[in-house]
Formats: sequence, structure tokens, C-alpha cells
Amino acid sequence: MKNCRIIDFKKIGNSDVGFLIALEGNREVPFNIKRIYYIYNVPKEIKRGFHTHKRLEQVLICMNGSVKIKVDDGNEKKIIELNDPSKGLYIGPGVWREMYDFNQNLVLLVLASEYYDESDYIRDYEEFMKYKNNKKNKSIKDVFIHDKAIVDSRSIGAGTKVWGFTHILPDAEIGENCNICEHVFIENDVKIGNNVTIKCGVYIWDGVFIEDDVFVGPCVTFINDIHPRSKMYPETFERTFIKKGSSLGANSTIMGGITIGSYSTIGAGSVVLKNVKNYEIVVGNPAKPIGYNCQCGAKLKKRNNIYKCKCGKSYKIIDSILKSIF
Ligand code: T46
Repeated sequence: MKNCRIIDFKKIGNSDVGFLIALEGNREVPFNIKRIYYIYNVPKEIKRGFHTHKRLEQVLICMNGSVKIKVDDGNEKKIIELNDPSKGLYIGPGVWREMYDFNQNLVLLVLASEYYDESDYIRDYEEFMKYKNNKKNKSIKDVFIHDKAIVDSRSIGAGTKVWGFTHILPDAEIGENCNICEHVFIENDVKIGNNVTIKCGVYIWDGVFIEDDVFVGPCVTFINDIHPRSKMYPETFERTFIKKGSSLGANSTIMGGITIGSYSTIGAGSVVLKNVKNYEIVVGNPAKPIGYNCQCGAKLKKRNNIYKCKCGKSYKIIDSILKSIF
């Protein structure tokens, strides 16, 4: 189901010494964690939930005991039992949820992307269905669509251009002022921010998330299944994050499950297998760092531990991360 999936966390340790699981925002947990809460001591006969959120993203982790969760995205319903602290249930916006069969020992930890906000809830099922249908039937305004493009999605922001022989599937979400060139294919579980350029010949598969101001060069290849086999599908596809302001050079290949840092540059033809840091320039196969660039794209020069750009911006490495200082 789009916007709802199980995440398997990496366990450190073994049954002799016990296990440790470390979760970091924007890594194992696919958002910045702003709030944590937990639910416990719930009598077995109680049912909770019965709502959706319009913007909130959550990961639910059953730390002890068990609980059943019915999820419903308006098209498809699923029942998921949570009973293992090494698994998280990701629930994105627009998914109705009902929780029941609480085991008395249950401790349900919830990691949330936003502070508590009652106006983000829809607590009435009919209203939820209306909300989902409105989204589906939304007319797209101020978008240029070439008459040889096939655009099934209704979530396309104003000012965006979609050129010929491009196909966008119905659940893809695309921001404002993007340029999506010819011969591009965009699957369903894809989000693209504002001011993004997608050059010709790019296929953007389920699980690829592209932030604002990103440049995707011609024929960039994304991968979302690390062990592909014909007619065999993973339970969930790898999730790849392309952060704000980064540029992916022509013909580069981006391995699934990694994060390309903000304002980084991927050299043309590179094969990127690992996370790339903010502002880093990586090239080659496998891609390796060769320096840093500025937000404006120019290569930075290092003098006395300060990285300077001809545009006037300066950067410094603080805790092994390059940061803008003025
Ligand atoms: C979900 C499941 C897993 C707050 O004041 N602050 C908070 O951060 C939260 C989460 C709730 N509240 C208040 C609002 C309500 O008056 O606590 C009361 C119960 O909250 P809610 O109706 O959201 O509780 P549940 O157990 O039905 O659902 C909660 C989450 O809110 C929900 O998003 O997915 O846990």
C-alpha cells in the first residue's frame, strides 16, 4: 500500500548478549523526528485510532506485547500485527488507521514528523473518504502538459511543465515550477519537490523522493530493488532520498536505499553505491569524493580550514559535516 509499509530495522548484537537498535531521523526513519509518544496499559477490549492525518508521518514500533492495526488508504485495506521491536510500521499522510486487540503488556512507541496538531486529524470516516476523493479528482491548474504526454496524477504544482512522451502514474506527487522533459516515466510512490529539473530519458521508480531545486541529468538511472529477479517482488522497495539543491550528472546510476546530500554533485556516469554528504562532489565507479562544492555549484577551495567560494560564501567542517558559516 502506498504510504504504509513495514521497515525492518538493523539489529546489533545476538541472542547471547541481547540486541540494540539505533534509529536516526532521515535514515532508518524516513523523516525528521519532531515528537515521540507511547501508548501502554490499554485494556484488550478498547479500540483506538479511527482517524487519518493530512500531513503527519509516523513510525509505530511495538516495544513489548502486540497490537493489530487496520490501515486503509481509501482503495485498499490491510491488517498488520505488530509484535516485534525490530520492525516499524511507517504510516504516511492520508491513511486511516484503527488499533485493536491490544495485548495488556503492549508498549507502542510512535515517532512522528510533526508536533501535535489537532487540525491535522480527520476523525470521521466519511470525511476521510471525501478528502481522498477530492484529492483524486483535483483539477490541475497552471500546468503545461504537452499533448503527447500521459499524466494520470492530479498532484502537480502550478508552473510545472511536462513534455511529450512522458508518463506520470496517478499517485506521484510533483511540486511547483518543475520541468519534466521528454521520455520520462514516473511511478506512483514518488515525490518530487518544487523547482526540480528532470532531463530526458529518466525513469523514476517507486521509493524515490526528490527534494526542491534538484537537477536530474539526462538518462540518470535509479535502482529500487537491490536483488532483482524477474517476477519476484520485494515486500517493499528501497527508499532513496535526493536532498535539496543536489545535481545528478548525466548517465549516473544511483543505488537504492541511499541518501544524496543537499547541494552535492554526482559526476556524469558515476555509479553511486553509498550515501553522499551535503556539498560533496563524487565521481567514478564506484563513486568517490573528490572535494566539496558551494550551493552555487562552484568547487570550493580550502585555505586555513575554511572552504571559500568565489561567490562569497564560506564553509567549515564541523563534526565531520561541511557547514555554511557566512
Ligand atoms: C496514531 C496512533 C498510533 C496530545 O495531546 N498530544 C499528542 O502528541 C497526541 C498523539 C495526542 N494528544 C491527545 C489528543 C487526544 O485528546 O491525546 C488524546 C488521544 O490522542 P489520539 O486520539 O491521537 O490517540 P490514539 O491512540 O487514537 O492515536 C494515536 C495517534 O495520535 C495516531 O496518530 O496513529 O496513536
